Amino acid sequence: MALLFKDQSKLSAYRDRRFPGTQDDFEYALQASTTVYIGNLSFYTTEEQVYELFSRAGEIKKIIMGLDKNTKTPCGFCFVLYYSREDAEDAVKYISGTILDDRPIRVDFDWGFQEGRQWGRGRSGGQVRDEYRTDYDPDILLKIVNAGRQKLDLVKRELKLARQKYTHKGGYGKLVQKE
Ligand code: GTA
Repeated sequence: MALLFKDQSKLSAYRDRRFPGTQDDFEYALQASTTVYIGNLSFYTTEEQVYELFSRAGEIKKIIMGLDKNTKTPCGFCFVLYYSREDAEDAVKYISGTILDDRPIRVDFDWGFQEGRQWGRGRSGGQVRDEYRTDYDPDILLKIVNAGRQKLDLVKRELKLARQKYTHKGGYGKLVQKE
């Protein structure tokens, strides 16, 4: 496959280790693709918000939210598929670095979406880079707090049900079913 331009080293610093082809194939795909990758998204940014911002660069064919492979919830990235190459280039040129939900987002050229690429590849289910992060990230902290709250709600519900069904008899520790 021939390269369209000689030096494409500036197109993207990212190399997908799962790309099924040679470095030349990868670079060719980066030049021809109408897909962009968005990184550093808030876990709480919705597809509608992404649509609203990215349709400023051109008509969008599809948006694919990146998901944690365990929880199936957004984990900070997505793919935007345009109809035209020019629109994808404009998204990289003009939207990268803008603030969305208080975070500077990163828009990168992408070689093209394929089924499976929507899942985080980190061991915990999210993105690999989140596992190396040493700084404080309010999004991740909020996710942990919310997960804790959900578990607490679950425990409270179980306790309430147990109280309706059982009663103490002969001191604590001995539970008997209510009649
Ligand atoms: N176009 O920048 C990108 C990009 N990123 C970061 C992810 N994707 C991207 N696409 C474009 N540009 O479909 C895509 C992936 C996949 C999806 C989720 O998003 O192609 P991921 O982020 O969970 O996993 O992908 P990915 O991309 O394979 O991880 P990454 O960041 O390249 O890391 C690869 C390896 O580098 C890791 O195995 C790790 O050993 C090492 N590494 C990564 N970050 C660090 C770090 N901070 N310190 C040390 N080592 C690190």
